[in-house]
Amino acid sequence: MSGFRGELRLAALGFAAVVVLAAACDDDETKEYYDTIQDVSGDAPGDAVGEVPTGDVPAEDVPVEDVPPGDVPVEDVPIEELPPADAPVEDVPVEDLPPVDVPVEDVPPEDVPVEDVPPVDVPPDVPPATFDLSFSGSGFAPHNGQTLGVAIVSLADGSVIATDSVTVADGAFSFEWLGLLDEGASYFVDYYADFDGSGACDAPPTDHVWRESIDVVAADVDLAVTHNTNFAPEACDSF
Ligand SMILES: [Ca+2]
Repeated sequence: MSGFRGELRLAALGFAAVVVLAAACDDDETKEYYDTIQDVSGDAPGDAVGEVPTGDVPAEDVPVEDVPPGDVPVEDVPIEELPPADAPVEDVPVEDLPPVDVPVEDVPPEDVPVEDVPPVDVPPDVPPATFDLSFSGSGFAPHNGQTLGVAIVSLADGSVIATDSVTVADGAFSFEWLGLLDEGASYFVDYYADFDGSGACDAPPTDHVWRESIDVVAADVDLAVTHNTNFAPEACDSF
């Protein structure tokens, strides 16, 4: 409000000065200038100076520097300020680059310090358990003085893992092997009485030939047999 009053005061002073000049100079040029000033004020000659019309000032008369700033639409940004579409990557500011989605599976795992890796329980290299085999016979009086041969056969591969022989005495014989049998394994015990004294295993009735089985071994085995006539000719294959 005070600014407007100031303008009125200046206008009044200006008008007074014109009136004074007009009174002092009565030539035509001064009169024409006086009329021009009156037209600009919007007043008819003789009107009160203070009645300067008010109202909306046309937009085109507002100085550009007085236009309030505001959000400038994107389409109004001068093209020369935008990087060209084919600009080299190194010329595009980093903040203007779109984020790149990296698949989770492609992210390398972080290095885990060795001291943080939990130890893995490794079972000790324990050899399989072995067991003893005792093999004995009774009632073999018919073979007293004859050689009795024995062969231990692994059923895993048919191999003979031990052989031995004794002379039957008092109708009995016995063998013993320490740690011969593996835990969980199975075996044949093939044996014969060299009835003909050839020094070799001959199929019955030349020799008496037998076969016993040892199932899955889980402990020491004590195999005791009694003389019988359930011969097993195939047992000679083990000698
Ligand atoms: Ca024989």
